[in-house]
Amino acid sequence: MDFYIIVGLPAYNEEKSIPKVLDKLLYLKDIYGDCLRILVVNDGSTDNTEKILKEYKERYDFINYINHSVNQGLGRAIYTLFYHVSHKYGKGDVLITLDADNTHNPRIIPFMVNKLIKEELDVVIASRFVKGGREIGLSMERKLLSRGAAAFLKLFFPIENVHDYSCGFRAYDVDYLDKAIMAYGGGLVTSRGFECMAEILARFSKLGVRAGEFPLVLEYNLKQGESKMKILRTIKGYLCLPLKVRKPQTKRGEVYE
Ligand SMILES: Nc1nc2c(ncn2[C@@H]2O[C@H](COP(=O)(O)OP(=O)(O)O)[C@@H](O)[C@H]2O)c(=O)[nH]1
Ligand SMILES: [Mg+2]
Repeated sequence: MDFYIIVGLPAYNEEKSIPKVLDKLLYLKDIYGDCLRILVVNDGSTDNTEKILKEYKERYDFINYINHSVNQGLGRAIYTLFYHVSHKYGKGDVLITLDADNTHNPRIIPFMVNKLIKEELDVVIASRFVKGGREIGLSMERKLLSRGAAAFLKLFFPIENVHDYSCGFRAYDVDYLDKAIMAYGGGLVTSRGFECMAEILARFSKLGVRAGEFPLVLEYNLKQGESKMKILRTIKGYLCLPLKVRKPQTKRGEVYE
């Protein structure tokens, strides 16, 4: 294979789930061989997450992690991941992001990658809201939030073929990611919280993006411990996006095309 598959996971206090997720990801080595990289952004965890990551890194040369010394939030972790990947990898490479809480099944990764490449897309979203997608074990409150967010965001930032704006399980074309980072002069992910996932798509929509979705069965029944999402803060974050996200300007002050 002549491209890298980088699997990036934001993790904050995931000692119970991270070994399960990393174990589930290992099968990708058989498919992608030396082209596979797994990179965790450990965002100031205060539990054993770092210790576990250190053990995995020692055992597997394709697993690595970056530490934030103090917790900075999901948005900042994604920012770190994007900038690292954009710096180190390039054209033809694919970045997959997924939660480290064991609710996103890595079995669909090769299908997402194939779809991205075959259909020449910029991003493929693992989506709960397409045929074959669903949610197991999620509270009514959370179901309403993701559906409400999707309806609101679709109105302000429509993207063809996209229904799920908040799921963090995605495949990105690294070349497109590079261009988006440059277009926004570094400000592609400015949110600190969970609304960052929607912000990324909102900014993509202003640039023009070729997107697709692959059905996701969200296995929330496998989640151990509490969600780290702060619901009210996230809703506020979504509501601010239409004010915050504008089409980027080039250096000469033209609108970016
Ligand atoms: N880096 C970082 N990751 C976080 C933070 N809070 C949550 N996460 C990670 O973001 C992902 C989503 O959080 P999670 O609790 O699974 O949210 P939910 O599944 O939407 O309820 C998980 O991989 C978390 O470990 C944070 O403050 N920093
Ligand atoms: Mg999760």
